[in-house]
Formats: sequence, C-alpha cells, structure tokens
Amino acid sequence: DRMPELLRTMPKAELHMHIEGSLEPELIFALAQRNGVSIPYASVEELRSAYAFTNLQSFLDIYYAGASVLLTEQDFYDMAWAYLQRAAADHVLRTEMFFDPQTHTERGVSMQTVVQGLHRACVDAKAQLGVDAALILCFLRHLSEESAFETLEQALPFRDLFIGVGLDSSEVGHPPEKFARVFARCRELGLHLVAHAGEEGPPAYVWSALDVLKVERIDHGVQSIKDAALMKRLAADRIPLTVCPLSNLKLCVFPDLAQHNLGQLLDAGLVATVNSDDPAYFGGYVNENFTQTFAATGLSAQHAWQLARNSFEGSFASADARRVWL
Ligand code: ES4
Ligand code: ZN
Repeated sequence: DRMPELLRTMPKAELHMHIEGSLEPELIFALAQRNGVSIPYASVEELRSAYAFTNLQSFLDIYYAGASVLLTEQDFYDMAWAYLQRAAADHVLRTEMFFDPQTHTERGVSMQTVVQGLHRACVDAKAQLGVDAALILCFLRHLSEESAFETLEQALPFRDLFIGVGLDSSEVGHPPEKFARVFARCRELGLHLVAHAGEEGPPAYVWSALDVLKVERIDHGVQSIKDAALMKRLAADRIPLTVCPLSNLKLCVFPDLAQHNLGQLLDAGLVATVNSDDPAYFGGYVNENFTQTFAATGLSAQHAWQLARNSFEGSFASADARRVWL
C-alpha cells in the first residue's frame, strides 16, 4: 500500500489549525515550570489522560486551561516554532495559523507579546524551514461583539502581521450574525475573512457566515451536507471547506472515521481540504489526518491529489506563490 507514503510526501497547505491547539502536554508543563504557573494536573500523563472529549465544549474547557501557561513573547515563539517544525516534516509548504488573542489579553498578556512572538516564528520558518506561514486572528464567539471590536482595535498597530480574521470557540447559540458589524469593519480594512460554521451548528450558520459575514472560506462546514441548496452554493462559488477529520472524530461529530463525509464533499465537487485543527489534543498533525482518514474511508489517489490542489487553491498566499504551486 503506497497511499500513506503518497499522502505523507505530497506538498500541501494547512488552512485550519489553532496555534494554541499545538501545545503538547510536555511543552505545557515546561512553560508552567518556566513561568511559575500552576496547572491542575500532576503530570504529563495525567494531563493527556484528561483528553477524552464528548463534544466541542468539553474540549474547549481543557484547551483554554492549557493556554494559561503562555505569558512571554518567547513562549508564543516556542509554541509556534515547535508546530512549524512539525509542519515542515509533513511537507506543508504554506500554513495559515489561527490565534486567539482574547484567551491571552483577558489574562493580562498584551497583544504585542502574542503577535510579535508568533510573527517572529513565521519569519524564521520561511528562512530556516522554507515554510510560508501567515497568521489569522480569531474572535471568540462566546464573548461579545464589543469585546471583538476592542480586540480588533488592540491589533490594528500590528495590522501588517496578520492576513485575516476568523471566528471560533463555542458555536451553538453564537451564530455568525452576532459578529456582523465587526466583520464588516474587517472587510473595509482589507482583511481576509473566514469563520467556523457547521462544525456542530446547523447549515443556517454556514448560510449566515457566507451571506452576512461574507467569509471567503468555511472552517469545518461538514454539516452543510444536510442542505442540498447549500451544497450547490458552496460548489458553485468554490468556497473552500477546511475539514478536520481527527477533530471531528475526537469531538464526536462523527461516530468513527469510516463514517466521515469528506469523500462525499469531494465527490459533490466542493473545495474540501484536510487540516489538523488542534493537533496536540486530537491525536495528530496534518499527515496523521490524511493517513487515518484515507485508511478508514478508502479514498483514492485522485482524491489525494484533489485535496492537495484544493489546499493551495483555498489558501490566501500571493498570486505568485499560488502560480508556482498550482
Ligand atoms: C476549536 Cl475544534 C474548534 N472549534 C471551535 N473553536 C475552536 N478553537 C480551537 N479549536
Ligand atoms: Zn478550528
């Protein structure tokens, strides 16, 4: 079976990963020690054994606790550098990394500390690893639109260090239209727009992400399959879906990988991609997502090629870079 080798070595872009979700338990403990932060777990093993999730919220509670060890610019650099080395090993040529500033600014860490640390890792990744890395600022949807506006304001001095904005955290009960005004402002600023929608939430949230927020990509979007008119819209407008199979498995969006709808999305002509979401929490980086999903669902080499192509087509890289890759 040559499929795993094809999947591992094929050049790809990663369009959906939360940098705070790449914090491995070992690094959480090392940073806790370095910063004198106490965490409610006695060991790396005890922390990892808490990674048994039943839904999105059960994961988010542990994910925000893990991020509490990040205090200095060097912490943010070290976290991102560890991820970027893994990405390079997985033949990722381009990665667009989400970060959640409100998780840090609400603890008294400055926007500058967060953005400068992550940006410095992106610069070093290009020079030392040949990985083209960019940042997307995400608003936490369980917080208010006013808090999102305040976060945007704090980020504007660093406008050139991120390429766009997204919307993440607890989906159900926090529809995209809650953030209509702040996304309109980001659009005026020339930022790229994406949003998590249709992970646990209904197709209606994908519709409003497209029609109210005017996003260019949908993060997850796997629930779109329940709405035939929406599937037509996504295919016609070539809206990329950044699918995260191991995340969906660990958060019980699908009962097992064999039931995952990635193949159906591709066969319907959608621009679906494969991504790791929160690799330290969901059991693998992007190549693990490819190999496990292909093994479970029996997707073909043609599907693999389409996924790689979709990842570059869906990226926000420069026209010059996309010309080389596509
Ligand atoms: C996330 Cl899997 C997922 N969904 C929504 N928000 C998130 N933040 C980090 N991972
Ligand atoms: Zn996500």
